[in-house]
Amino acid sequence: MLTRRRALALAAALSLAPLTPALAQSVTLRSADIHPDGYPTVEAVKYFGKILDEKTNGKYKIQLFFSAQLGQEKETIEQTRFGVIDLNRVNTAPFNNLIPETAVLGLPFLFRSVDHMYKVVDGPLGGEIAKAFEPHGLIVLGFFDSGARSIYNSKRPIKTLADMKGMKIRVQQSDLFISMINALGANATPMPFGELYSALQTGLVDGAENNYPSYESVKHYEVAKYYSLTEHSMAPEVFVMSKMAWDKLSPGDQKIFKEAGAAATLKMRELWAARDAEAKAKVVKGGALINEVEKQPFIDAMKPVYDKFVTSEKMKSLVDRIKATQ
Ligand code: GTR
Repeated sequence: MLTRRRALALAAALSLAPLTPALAQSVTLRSADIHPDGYPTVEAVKYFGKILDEKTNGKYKIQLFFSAQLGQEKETIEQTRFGVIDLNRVNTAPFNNLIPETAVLGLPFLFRSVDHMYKVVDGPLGGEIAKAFEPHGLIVLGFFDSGARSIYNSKRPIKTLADMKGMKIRVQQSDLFISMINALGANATPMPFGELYSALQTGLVDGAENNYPSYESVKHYEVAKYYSLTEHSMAPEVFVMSKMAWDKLSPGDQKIFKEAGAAATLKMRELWAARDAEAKAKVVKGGALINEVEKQPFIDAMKPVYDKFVTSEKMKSLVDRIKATQ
C-alpha cells in the first residue's frame, strides 16, 4: 500500500506535482490506463480531453499514460487516491475490497444484458455506487463498458463445470473474483494484468478470464487458445478523478468535467461495440477456439459467492434493486 508520505515523495521525485500549470492558464492532468493506445478506454479519455479543451478554451490538457506506463491498476489506484495521478481508467474489480458497493457490479450472472448494466450504472443506483468512491478520495466521471468476461485457458475447452476442476485461473486482485473462480472448482490466482502473458506462457497459470478486446490486445490467445463463453461477470470499467485534483476545480469547471465524463462514456460505448467484433475476428484468425458453455450449472455454483458478499442490508438492497431494474 502506498502511504501518503511515499506518494508525496514519489510525486516530488517524478516532478509530478498535481495539476501542474504548464502555461500561465493551462493545467496538465495526468491520466493512467493499462490498455494500449487505440483501445476504446484510451480513446475515450482522449475524447474527454478534447471536450474539456473545447469547453474551457484550452485551460486543461490531458497527458495520457497508456500501456501501464504509470503501473498496474492496484498501484495507480493508490496513486490516484493520493493525488499523484489526477485521472485513471480502471476496472471496477480492483476496487472491490476497498469499496464493497463496487462488488455488486461484478457479481456473477447478475446483469441480464449489457443494456441492463447500462440502465443500472446510468441511473440512481449508479449514482449511489459512485458516491461510495468519494470517502476514498475518488470522484467517478463515468462507467465504461467492458462487455462480458469469459474463461480462457491453454488446456482444454470448458464446456461443463467439471472441466473447471483443478484449473489454475488468474483473476483480478479482488476477493470477489477469487471467490467466483474457486466456487467453480478451479484455483484462483490473483495477479496484475501485466504479468499474465508470461504466467500463461510458463504455465504458472492455465488460464484467465476476460472480454475479447483484452484477450486480443495483449495476445493472450497466442498462449491460451480455448475461449469458453461463460460470460460470468460484466464488471464495468470506471473513469475516476482524484478528489485532491477535483477539489481544486471551480464549481463551474467541475460541471464541465462531469459533462465531459458523460460524453466520454457514450463515446467509449460506441467504440467498444466495434472493437469487440474486431477483436473476436482477430483471435479466431489467430487460432483461438471459441465454444459455448452449459451455463446453468455455473450459475448454480455461484450461490456461495452471493452468500459471502451479499450479507449487509445495503448489499441486499442494491442486488434487489438491480434485479428489479427493467
Ligand atoms: C480488462 C479491464 C482492465 C483490467 C483487466 C484485468 O477487461 O479493461 O481494466 O481490469 O481486464 O483483467 O486485469
